[in-house]
Amino acid sequence: MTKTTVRSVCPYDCPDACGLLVTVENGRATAVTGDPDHPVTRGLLCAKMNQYQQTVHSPRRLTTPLRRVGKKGAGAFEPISWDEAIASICSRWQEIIAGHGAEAILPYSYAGTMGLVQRNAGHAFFNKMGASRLERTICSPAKDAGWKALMGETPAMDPAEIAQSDLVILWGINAAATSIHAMRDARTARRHGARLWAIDTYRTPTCDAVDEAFLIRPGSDGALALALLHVIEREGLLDREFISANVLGFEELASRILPDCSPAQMADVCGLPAGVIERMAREYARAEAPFIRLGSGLTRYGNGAMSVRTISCLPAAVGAWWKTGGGIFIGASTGGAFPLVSVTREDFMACVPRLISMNQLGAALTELAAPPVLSLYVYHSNPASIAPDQNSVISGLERENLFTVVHERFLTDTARYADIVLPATSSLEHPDLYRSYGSYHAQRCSAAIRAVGEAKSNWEVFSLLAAGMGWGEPFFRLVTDELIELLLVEETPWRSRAVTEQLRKGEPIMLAPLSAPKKQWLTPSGKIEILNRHETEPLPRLLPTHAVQDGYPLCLQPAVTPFALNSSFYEQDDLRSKQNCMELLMHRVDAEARGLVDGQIVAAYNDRGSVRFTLLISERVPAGTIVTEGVWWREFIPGDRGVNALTSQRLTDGGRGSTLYDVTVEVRGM
Ligand SMILES: Nc1nc2c(c(=O)[nH]1)N[C@H]1C(S)=C(S)[C@@H](COP(=O)(O)OP(=O)(O)OC[C@H]3O[C@@H](n4cnc5c(=O)[nH]c(N)nc54)[C@H](O)[C@@H]3O)O[C@H]1N2
Ligand SMILES: Nc1nc2c(c(=O)[nH]1)N[C@H]1C(S)=C(S)[C@@H](COP(=O)(O)OP(=O)(O)OC[C@H]3O[C@@H](n4cnc5c(=O)[nH]c(N)nc54)[C@H](O)[C@@H]3O)O[C@H]1N2
Ligand code: SF4
Ligand SMILES: [Mo]
Repeated sequence: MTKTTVRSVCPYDCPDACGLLVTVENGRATAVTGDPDHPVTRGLLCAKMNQYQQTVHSPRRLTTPLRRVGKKGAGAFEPISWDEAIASICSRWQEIIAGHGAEAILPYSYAGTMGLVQRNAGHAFFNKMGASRLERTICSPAKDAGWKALMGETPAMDPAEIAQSDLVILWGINAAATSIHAMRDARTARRHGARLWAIDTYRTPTCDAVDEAFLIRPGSDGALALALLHVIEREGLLDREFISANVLGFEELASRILPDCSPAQMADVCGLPAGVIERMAREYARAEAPFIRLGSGLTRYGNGAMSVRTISCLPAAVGAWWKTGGGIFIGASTGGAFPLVSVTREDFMACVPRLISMNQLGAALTELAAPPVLSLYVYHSNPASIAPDQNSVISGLERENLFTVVHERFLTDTARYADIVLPATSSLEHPDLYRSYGSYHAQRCSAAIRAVGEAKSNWEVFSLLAAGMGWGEPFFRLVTDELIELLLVEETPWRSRAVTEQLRKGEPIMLAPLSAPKKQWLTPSGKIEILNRHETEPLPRLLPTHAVQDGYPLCLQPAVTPFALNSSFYEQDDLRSKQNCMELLMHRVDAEARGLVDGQIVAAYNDRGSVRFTLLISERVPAGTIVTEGVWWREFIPGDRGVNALTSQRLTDGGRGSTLYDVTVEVRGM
């Protein structure tokens, strides 16, 4: 019996990119713990990853390529060999390309793995093919758009400064579930005397961990921020010295927008009493170094970018940027640390094919012509569950003339619609290089165990497909470690030679952020641009959400659970049982008004669909807002549609992001 401990990295779409220690016994992973020597993880893993071996060695893992034998969606398949699978995919693609051009083929991928090589493994292949390009904007591009409108290219501040703050605001972030290391830092700051606030739409576990939680109406953060700015200006709490040296356009905001944004005027919009907004403004402005950690929830609305832009005016108004610990953190920007273009190979593109939003997959599959999408290749994503407007996505996936290939670890709801399913490795079975987006660390790892069954990594499959297509580029014959080396070989200012050597050895390292972001504003004027004439909206102002037009009375929040990550982890029975079932949290007042009782099956519906849930009457949600947590697999839910049958394909005001939280519905008993 051999037993070893191997270093690895958590591959999931989580800001923390934790360092893992994997116990391997006789070729199987038997335990996974947090690396105590990792600078950010420091031994702490979330509930999901503490038993990662149950995902890796799950009896549900796909182990051979499969060919569909039943109806699309029924899940009936027969095993085939890799040779057969690759040959049939390539011959079908060659036919499609000959008849309709390569744009009739659409790749769909997102964030099953965050490893820089495996995540981006398909780009070179589809660039060379000339396939339609996928606009990968489902998560939170509105956050970047909002930041950019105000701060230009200014890099993020160091989130570790939270330790020096005396008022920490967790704004639209469920850190206790989604960023446990940021939550740990916030709790530490609190132990050292900082006050801790949360601003959310319902009482999350994060709200339980703070001094004060403010529950607001969905999509009303911009209104709240404007009312705070109104009070700060009205009561002379501005840092005028900071503003005159660093800010462009505060006067225009103060004279044109803020007069109509008093707490009394905004109270109904955001659902907080005017007195509470006034107290928040005073405490924020009087804090020595207030620190805002901004999450993604509030960005997934028709006004999401504007909300981020408006909130980001707050630290400028009170001069928080001047103090260590003060400012706002929206995510680390380490894009320049590794030259991704050496993996994505944009130079392989002979022309620039059409771009299709991943948020509008349903429309792409059901409405697009010239050419229609005739083949969909899905890898490390589960669009039948996670993409908005599920009914439209499923109508597309049901099309008999759509040739669908899905490369997956599990027979997901998307894989059930595939013509060919390919088995994918888990992160313990392939090498990669990871960087965090919540902090500045990075780490490379090797495979800890051999591939389960006949599973292959994303890159291995694209190598095989390139050979199957008869392409001769030596690039496609590289192995994963050679691609990782392409990312490391070039020097960048982010990492010294010594740090790169540590990376090569698999040690976790900290990248050096590029500039001193709090002293220099990388905007055209060199100032924080509250007035930005290049934007459609030159000043921050109140914008409505999309769903206000829909005419349904209840705001639905498709929120996250601590026990899953998007649609991942539902294969772990223990984790799934902690979530109980697909519940709909509703306030007693709303339930009584509809004659609904706790525990009954209800249907939430709007113009896009109808979804069954188990009703949970809960004091955690304010009246008017209802919540469901997790993105459940179809086999575990009461009806045949998940929550995304209610969400829409509409986009955010900036960044073309998803508007997954911008949803209203009505609910009735079954
Ligand atoms: N356990 C777990 N961890 C995860 C994930 C998961 O599914 N489960 N998903 C991962 C991914 S892909 C991402 S992008 C991140 C996201 O992590 P976060 O940035 O935390 O984003 P969300 O959880 O989408 O939303 C955060 C909070 O915003 C609240 N919210 C919704 N609308 C509004 C609003 O209008 N205003 C305000 N103030 N709050 C609002 C929601 O109720 C939620 O509690 O988490 C990652 N980590
Ligand atoms: N209702 C609702 N919808 C949401 C969200 C929500 O909170 N609520 N969150 C949204 C957000 S923020 C995001 S980012 C998206 C995320 O959407 P996705 O990126 O699609 O995320 P997952 O649901 O985790 O699905 C990832 C899939 O990749 C597979 N996988 C993992 N590793 C590999 C690999 O190495 N190779 C291959 N081929 N497959 C692999 C996993 O088995 C899993 O099925 O969902 C969005 N949709
Ligand atoms: S999901 Fe996030 S917190 Fe959990 S182990 Fe992975 S990186 Fe760490
Ligand atoms: Mo995300």
